[in-house]
Amino acid sequence: MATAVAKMKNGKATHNTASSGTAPNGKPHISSLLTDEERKQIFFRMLQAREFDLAMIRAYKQGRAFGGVYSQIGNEASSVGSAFALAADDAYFPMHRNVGGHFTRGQELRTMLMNFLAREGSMMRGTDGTGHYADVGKKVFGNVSHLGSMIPVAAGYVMAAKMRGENTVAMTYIGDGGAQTGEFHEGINLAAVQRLPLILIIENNQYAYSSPNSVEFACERLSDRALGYGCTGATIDGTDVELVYETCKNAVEAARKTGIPAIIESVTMRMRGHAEHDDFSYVPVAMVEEWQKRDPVDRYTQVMISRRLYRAEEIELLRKSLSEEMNAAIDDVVALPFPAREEGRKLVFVD
Ligand SMILES: Cc1ncc(C[n+]2csc(CCOP(=O)(O)OP(=O)(O)O)c2C)c(N)n1
Ligand SMILES: [Mg+2]
Repeated sequence: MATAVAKMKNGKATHNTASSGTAPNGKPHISSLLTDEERKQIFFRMLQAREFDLAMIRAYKQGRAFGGVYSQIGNEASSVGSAFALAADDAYFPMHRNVGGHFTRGQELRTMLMNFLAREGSMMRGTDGTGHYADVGKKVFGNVSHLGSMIPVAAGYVMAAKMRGENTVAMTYIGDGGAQTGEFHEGINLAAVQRLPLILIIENNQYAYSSPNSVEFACERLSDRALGYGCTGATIDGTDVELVYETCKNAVEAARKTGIPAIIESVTMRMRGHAEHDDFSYVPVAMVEEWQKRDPVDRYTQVMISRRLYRAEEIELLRKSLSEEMNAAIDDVVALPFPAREEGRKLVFVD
């Protein structure tokens, strides 16, 4: 996979084309920064994310989840590996395909489902069907729907932290489509000029709704932009969780030290439609089949087995019990009431 990496020199970001991709033989990267116990934690979060999506898709097909069910299948390594690189005090600004990151930040399953299924008493008071919530205690600041708009907000968060004398890093995400908005430019430029430790992960999953990369941007790699902004940059295989973790961990600690932001393009594939209402018939079948071979959960399953951290049967049992837990939690939450109709008005108008 083509890779561009920008490095630090004399306190300035410089750019070169050193490789930091998965080995040419396709073998997953094994990071010297991780213990086996941490590997198991990462794997568990990836499985949680996958089973959450599968359960939500089932619920959608049963007519029990409505609105958009935006799966992140194919994005588990990118989402979990990056979030795992943050310290608990760092701030996390996820996008709509970062369920794995919510879990990695310690978000409770029931809390998530209450929000995703729009029940009374949920963090968004029943007005949301996805992850547009903020949980200040966990430092999770969910996205607003306007693509690009969270980048300046995350930059502003670290600017405030810096003014208070705190050494906080913020991590935020944008898709290949959202990376073409004006706010992408304004947000990352502000962070670079003000020396704000912001890690901006571009999750390039090949499509923005039905638009392929070819009609979105003309540069070779989205991380090539790092040079123009004065950031560090890298393009990595986003299906390789330890590569994602190590790249992000190094970027987080470098940004904490220097205040220079990073742009990391994590290359993945959106393995389903934009949301469940979209049959994604515009994606070539051969392309999906090719990416299926690099399924991030399957890849890390192989690492777990080859390092003897789990046996295949144990992984099967773990997945089964997570699936049952997800289905049971959905059953519990769908039995709860929706908010009263008047509540909606109260959140929009002030008397
Ligand atoms: C500024 C803006 N334009 C359009 C939309 C509608 N919209 C929501 S998601 C989406 C596709 C986003 O694609 P991408 O950024 O690649 O993220 P992905 O869904 O592929 O993860 C679009 C066009 C929006 N929410 N905000
Ligand atoms: Mg996309």
